[in-house]
Amino acid sequence: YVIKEGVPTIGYVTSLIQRIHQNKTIKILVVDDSTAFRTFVCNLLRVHQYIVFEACDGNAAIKVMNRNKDIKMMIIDFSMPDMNGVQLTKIIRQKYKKEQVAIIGISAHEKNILSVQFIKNGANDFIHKPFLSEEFYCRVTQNIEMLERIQKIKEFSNKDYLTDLYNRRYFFESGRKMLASAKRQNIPIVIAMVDIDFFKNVNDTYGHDAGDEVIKNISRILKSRFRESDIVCRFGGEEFCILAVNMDPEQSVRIFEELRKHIEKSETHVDGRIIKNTVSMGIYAESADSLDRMIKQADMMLYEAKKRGRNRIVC
Ligand code: GH3
Ligand code: MG
Ligand code: MG
Ligand code: MG
Repeated sequence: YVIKEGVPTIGYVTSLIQRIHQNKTIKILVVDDSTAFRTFVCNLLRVHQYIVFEACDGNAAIKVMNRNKDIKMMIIDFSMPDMNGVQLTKIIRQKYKKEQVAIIGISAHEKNILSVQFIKNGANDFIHKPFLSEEFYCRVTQNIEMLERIQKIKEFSNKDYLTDLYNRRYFFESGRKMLASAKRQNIPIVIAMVDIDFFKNVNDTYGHDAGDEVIKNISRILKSRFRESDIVCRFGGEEFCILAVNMDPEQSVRIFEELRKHIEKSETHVDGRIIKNTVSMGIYAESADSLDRMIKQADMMLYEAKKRGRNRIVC
């Protein structure tokens, strides 16, 4: 790959190499009725290691999108039979947001009104034909990086910094949707409130940093015992909430009891010292009318578990 325009800085070349390395997992769909031009664009992308898909018209493009859920970018020509690029963009935008799939419109049309039409109908960017390959790469990279940045920000806003578990904000946002969908499909849903027993003693005896290590260790155990589709969240300081779908209510007692035993046996090692902890859990295995109601019920059970002596589950 030769850089034709201007002398690139070392920094530019280094970041370009890193970028190309990351591109190996990024899927891009090129939609153009001209085989020659489509092949040209696909080859440019392949040089930068992208995984490339092709479609010769709008309908074929929609099919490719439906079959491949993780296409990150579409490069769409304007003039195509049946459906033009702007119409296709409009259809794609009904299903995929701008931060899910970046669309770059492309056209050789003299009228510069086309770039406006593309962008007003949901395209992220526009490239005019003929173009320098460097401009093409700059725009593709810029748009891909924008998507990646949004993805990162989303992850940060959903996760708790100390434990990497989901945070309370995500729990309420996704939990409500999960409950609604479970009710619609008549799928069982179980909620568990988990609180570390006598945690103040850990802080008082070993210090706050050791306390943090205990929280991290228990979080790791919690996360390892549930599926991706469940929500394991740090609800507060040393309190966790788990929302599990499709868990048989009768088996849930056994599953949480095993979890309790596992935590009881586990150890947190800090500066050569071994800290052992137990947890109490409140479990509610009936789908209530609202998430808040389920939390309240599980909280009552947790309170009961603490009252009965801790290191136990109540459901
Ligand atoms: P119980 O068995 O009744 O739950 O007793 P407990 O001592 O665990 O009481 P409680 O649940 O009220 O304890 C909360 C304590 O957790 C108070 C607070 O100092 C500590 N804590 C909360 N967040 C953090 C944190 O992020 N790190 C550390 N190290 N401690 C925390
Ligand atoms: Mg065309
Ligand atoms: Mg506690
Ligand atoms: Mg607590």
